[in-house]
Amino acid sequence: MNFAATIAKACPGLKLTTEPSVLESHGRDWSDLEGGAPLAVAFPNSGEEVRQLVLAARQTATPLVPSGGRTGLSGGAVSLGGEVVVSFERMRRIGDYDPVDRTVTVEPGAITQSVQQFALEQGLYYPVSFASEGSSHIGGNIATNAGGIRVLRYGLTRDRVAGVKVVTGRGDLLDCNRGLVKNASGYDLRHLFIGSEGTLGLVVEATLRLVDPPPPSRVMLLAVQDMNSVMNVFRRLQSSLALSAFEFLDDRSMFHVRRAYQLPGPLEEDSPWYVITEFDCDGEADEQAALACFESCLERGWVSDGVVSQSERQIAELWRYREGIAESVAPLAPYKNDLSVRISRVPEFLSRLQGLLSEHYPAYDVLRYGHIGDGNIHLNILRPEHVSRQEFKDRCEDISQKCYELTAQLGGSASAEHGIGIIKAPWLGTTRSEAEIEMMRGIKNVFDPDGIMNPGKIFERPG
Ligand code: 2HG
Ligand code: ZN
Repeated sequence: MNFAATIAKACPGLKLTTEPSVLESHGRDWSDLEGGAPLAVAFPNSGEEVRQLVLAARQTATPLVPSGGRTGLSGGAVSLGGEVVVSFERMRRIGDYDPVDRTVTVEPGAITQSVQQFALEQGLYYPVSFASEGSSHIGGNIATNAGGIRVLRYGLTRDRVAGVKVVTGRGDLLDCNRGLVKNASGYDLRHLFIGSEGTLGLVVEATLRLVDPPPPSRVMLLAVQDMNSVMNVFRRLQSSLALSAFEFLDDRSMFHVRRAYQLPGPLEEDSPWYVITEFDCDGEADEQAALACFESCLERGWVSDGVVSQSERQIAELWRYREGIAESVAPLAPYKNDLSVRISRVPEFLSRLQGLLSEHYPAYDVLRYGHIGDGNIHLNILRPEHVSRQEFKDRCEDISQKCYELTAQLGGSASAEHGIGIIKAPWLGTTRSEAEIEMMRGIKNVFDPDGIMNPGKIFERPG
């Protein structure tokens, strides 16, 4: 029996489609990677239906690709051809809020922004936040350990997951950690699934820990003269203000975001670098502290100008310069790197990266921006019109190799928050050792002995 017949027998109510437009839309993600058409797209409505899907996939040797909001940038949700895509669009429930535990239990298809909204309605806060939060799913956030702009204060998705139910590639349902704060009973399997990009199992429910809402805040946008000054400003601000975000962007990022959204310049003059930072500001003492920081950065020559938000509306306007960057260049299909090093190594990393970029990319339009306060730098390289797609890709891959070697020398990671997916799989070994990769493969084999869970992701396919 083939997959469709097997699942129809095991689970007659399950929605499965082979409609070409759905195969097309659900076989890709925001990475624009060309994969291959999936066999079908399944829309389970419960954990039990997901389990039946995995069992049918095992029985018929059919690979599965989990699919959330498809906002990933590394091809983790792209079909390579012939898989069944498992979409969580019908598993969106947000329920079981517990005010004592301060947790909410959600299905994997819950949209990140809806969870944030739900938390606010309870007088609490779900702090994982990033530009695609209006489309991305919690299941996908867990699969990639999503980060974003508030990692500096609240950590990553991993730090919010108090429990997770998963169906493994063997078809077992595991209920990991059950919302416990303390649990010293052996291996914490929950953390293996977080960041595993659907290669071990499928998340069917998650219990998320909420936090107190932050106090009122302000956003400051600063014009900074060079990369070293960016880090000096970070140190100075961090010592006096309660920062909840510290981001940077270069002049090319500012150019593209302004052009795409017809935004006015935020300051009188353009600058090579900009910092956008958000800090708690609950009264005059905090305002004075922020002003003093700004003035001391000015005096030291790290900053040449700046603006502080005066209203909620201005907070949103200032964030637009940072949050709009990726989308502003999306139509140009940039080549992307998502690198990280320890925060203390950021200055050295940035200056050596700068050397590499000027040596190898002098003719390319390169956007540098990211979550500098947590050591995460994004590079978006744009293809000049006269360079063919293939030549551009080859050249970017050559230079990527050098960027990864540098990242490895400084003990960093080839993917900070976007995941390895298909796109970064050839470089997994640049920042993970052979012994680590062997262990990872061993773990995969335990949870997914038939290799049906999102094959070709994280680990390159042989051949
Ligand atoms: C961001 O920080 C996102 O804006 C996207 O992680 C970064 O597209 C990118 O390179
Ligand atoms: Zn990012």
